[in-house]
Amino acid sequence: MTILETINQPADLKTLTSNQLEALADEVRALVLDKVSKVGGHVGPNLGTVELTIALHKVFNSPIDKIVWDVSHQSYPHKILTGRKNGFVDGHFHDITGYTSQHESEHDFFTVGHTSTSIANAMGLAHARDLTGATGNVIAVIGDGSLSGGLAFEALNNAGEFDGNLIVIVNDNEMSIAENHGGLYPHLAKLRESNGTAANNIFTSLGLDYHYIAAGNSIDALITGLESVKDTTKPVVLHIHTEKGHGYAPAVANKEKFHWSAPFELATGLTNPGTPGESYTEMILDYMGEKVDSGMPLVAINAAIPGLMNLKSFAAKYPKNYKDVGIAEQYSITYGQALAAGGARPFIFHNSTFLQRAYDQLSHDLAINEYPAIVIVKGGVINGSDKTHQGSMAIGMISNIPNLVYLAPTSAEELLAMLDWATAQTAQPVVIQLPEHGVEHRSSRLTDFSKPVYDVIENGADVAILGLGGFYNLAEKAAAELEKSGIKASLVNPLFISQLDETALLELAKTHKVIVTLEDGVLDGGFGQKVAGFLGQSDVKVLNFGAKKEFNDSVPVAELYQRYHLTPELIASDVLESL
Ligand SMILES: Cc1ncc(C[n+]2csc(CCOP(=O)(O)OP(=O)(O)O)c2C)c(N)n1
Repeated sequence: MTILETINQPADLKTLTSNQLEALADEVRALVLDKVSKVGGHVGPNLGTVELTIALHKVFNSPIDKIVWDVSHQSYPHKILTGRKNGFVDGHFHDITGYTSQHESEHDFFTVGHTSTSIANAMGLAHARDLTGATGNVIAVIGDGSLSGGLAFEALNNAGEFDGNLIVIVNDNEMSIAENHGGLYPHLAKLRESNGTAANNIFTSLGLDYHYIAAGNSIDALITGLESVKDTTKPVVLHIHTEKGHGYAPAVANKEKFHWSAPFELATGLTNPGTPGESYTEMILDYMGEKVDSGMPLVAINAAIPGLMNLKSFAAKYPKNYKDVGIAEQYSITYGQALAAGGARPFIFHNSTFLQRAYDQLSHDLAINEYPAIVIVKGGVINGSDKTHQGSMAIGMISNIPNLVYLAPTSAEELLAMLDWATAQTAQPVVIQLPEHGVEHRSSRLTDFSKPVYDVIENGADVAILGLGGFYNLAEKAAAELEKSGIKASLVNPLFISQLDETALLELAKTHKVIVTLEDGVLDGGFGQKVAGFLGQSDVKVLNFGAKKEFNDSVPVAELYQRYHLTPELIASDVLESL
């Protein structure tokens, strides 16, 4: 019998000896590796926290003592030890989510997947505990990378004046997804090098107590350290030095690749290289390279996800024109638009879900000031990801901010035409939402995007389909489906997400019975509703297709497309019904 077979709840590991706990760590690590190698997932973050998780559950009494994981991408060992090991058995991999969830276990308190929230969440729990007369330790576990997010600093600053029990474990593995950036990191290095005794200490300066554990992958050392801070009556930081990917050589050797990995061969760590082909990413990288070569003071900015757009290859060639700002989405926008104010040409790259962090900066800084920064949004689509990583809210979020020219190319040629226009003008900030359904080629009839002009690609009758960005392709397929019923639909490529081409819309309304809008995102406050609102006075019917305003948790995209009628057949049948 393995040790893990005897562990169904954290209480089951309380009586294990030091040797048994070490053996348990090996079993937990093997189980994590088995699952992530088969279905993909976060590898290095989980392998690095196996010992910490075991020590936490040995020393503390979860769920009375509350462990709050930052991002919670490192919570797989915690799930294994808190009654969810079945989710790591083939056939049940998808029974559990990839992050913590209070709906999944009494040992989880929050559904999170974005970084830097744990200290604020722990502060709230700790304050509530004291107000309600409850007991127990509250423990936040935050990575060194996640400390670069402003929210983490805001929470530490508040913790500095908190008078009660709060334990902040800084899990320092010297890595974010990629390398860390910012002045905090040489500082953490000095703390590590001095075994926690360096005179300058950001945590004590903010008013928290501080302890350091060098051997962050030693269960014994961790138990000793955790016992020393257990039941503290004031906020304390326990800074531990761990190794990302610990115990699996390929993940230790290539920490960035194994932060999150698609399925891989366990023996070698090799992943399927995929089929090389055209990509919008490479086109943008080439475009930026040409601009830098021709003397443009361009800066490619990203917030700790260089892999999103393969920006490291650009950085290697143009180090002065590249900036990873750490997990600082807010800063990236304010700083980027100020670069534009100063005459530089920023290209700010964001993943839709993380850009949510920077809503005020998009509005208050970028849009109000109108400097010509360019924001490139990836992942702004209906996706099958976890609840915390839905990309489908980009359109509603960005399209309702004034002053932003928010563009949706449908092809490589349009993307390049938009970039040409955006970099040549200095009047406005521009946001470009990348289409995500493979590279398309369609010549760009527009070269000036300063005023909204729709591209009417096919002239038909009765039905006009407006396929926005990556969904233009779906519009073509829906039109082909309608043709089977004898209807030749007009096809329109709107190009503009937030501004309406009112002339084109009024003309379409005069000449068609039904206008169909297709968008790869939540309908509420989105593109189609703007069209419907504008045409409310006219006789034409407007049918909006897109996602419902709801959080989905790892629902396959195909299922979502069925639910939202985003297939050519379902669109055609809805249109036929409305005629
Ligand atoms: C707001 C936000 N921005 C970006 C990300 C993507 N992301 C996930 S984990 C991570 C790095 C976290 O580094 P660290 O806290 O050191 O944890 P580690 O993975 O090294 O254990 C990033 C940038 C995110 N989840 N949330």
